[in-house]
Amino acid sequence: MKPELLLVEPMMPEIEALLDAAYTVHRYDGSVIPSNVASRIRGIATGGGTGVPAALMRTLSNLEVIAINGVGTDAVDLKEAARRGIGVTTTLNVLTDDVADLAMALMLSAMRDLVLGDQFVRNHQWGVGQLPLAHKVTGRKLGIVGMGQVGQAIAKRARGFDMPVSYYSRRDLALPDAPFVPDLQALAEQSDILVVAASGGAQSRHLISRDVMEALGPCGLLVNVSRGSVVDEQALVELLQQGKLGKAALDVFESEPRVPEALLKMKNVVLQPHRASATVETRLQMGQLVVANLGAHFAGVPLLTPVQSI
Ligand code: 8YV
Repeated sequence: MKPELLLVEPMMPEIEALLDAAYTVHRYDGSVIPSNVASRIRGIATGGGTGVPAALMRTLSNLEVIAINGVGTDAVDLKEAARRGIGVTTTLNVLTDDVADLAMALMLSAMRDLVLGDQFVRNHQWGVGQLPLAHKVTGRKLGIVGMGQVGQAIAKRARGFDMPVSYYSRRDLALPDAPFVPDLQALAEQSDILVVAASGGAQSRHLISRDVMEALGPCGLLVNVSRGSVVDEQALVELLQQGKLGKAALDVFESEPRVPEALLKMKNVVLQPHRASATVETRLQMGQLVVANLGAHFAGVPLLTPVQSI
């Protein structure tokens, strides 16, 4: 008999086909799972942002493994998983380049007003009206918050734009070409662009505070490709409205898919629907790793990319 699996967030059709071939897959729609089904579910596949709601995890009494189709673990209760002996895996290493690419795209898009330029052309304004000049990217001082794999991949790309890079992280990584700045506000103050690449979770909640954004200032750009929770979103909106923060380019939000109404109307903001890893190539690789991790678990061999238990 095939093991039973709960698919909490849809995946690519080719990946779902692989899951369907190996498991009896229940697709979660948010409603209560009948107890006779819940007790048969041994594995979960879910997204990084979606994770596993605590109440859902409680109902799955025989859960053995959670395979996250992403790198964020903030939406899964890792302590509870460890307590229950539930294995947790991520798609470590696979999506780093895509997230860094999107950070650069957001940076370029916001500084060079790409969205406004696109709308200008589409609205037949070219030759009629005037677009204000945009701002130069090359040579801008970049501050990176969170210097893990994604942060370092962003730094690598930024060097191609002659951007001096400094960073704030949990610890000094003694990198040869990027100074560590132990004071986040000081980093914001000295940066033209601040990119958030830190992990989400309680430890980083509202790390990008009102003070940090004020320090970035009226000419500064805030880019977020990590988790919405890392930024105090209400303060962000207010500072943008007041002109105390120059621009924002955001892939993630505090209560996805809800985006503050005020942001939708701002021209100095670029918005994306949590899409940093959403390329065909990467999602395929991520999905294959999810399938491989689940396969390893049910074959009784070590997980490929387990989350270290806490
Ligand atoms: C994905 C993510 O969008 O890696 C993560 O933690 O949030 C993103 O890469 C997500 O996992 C797919 O739902």
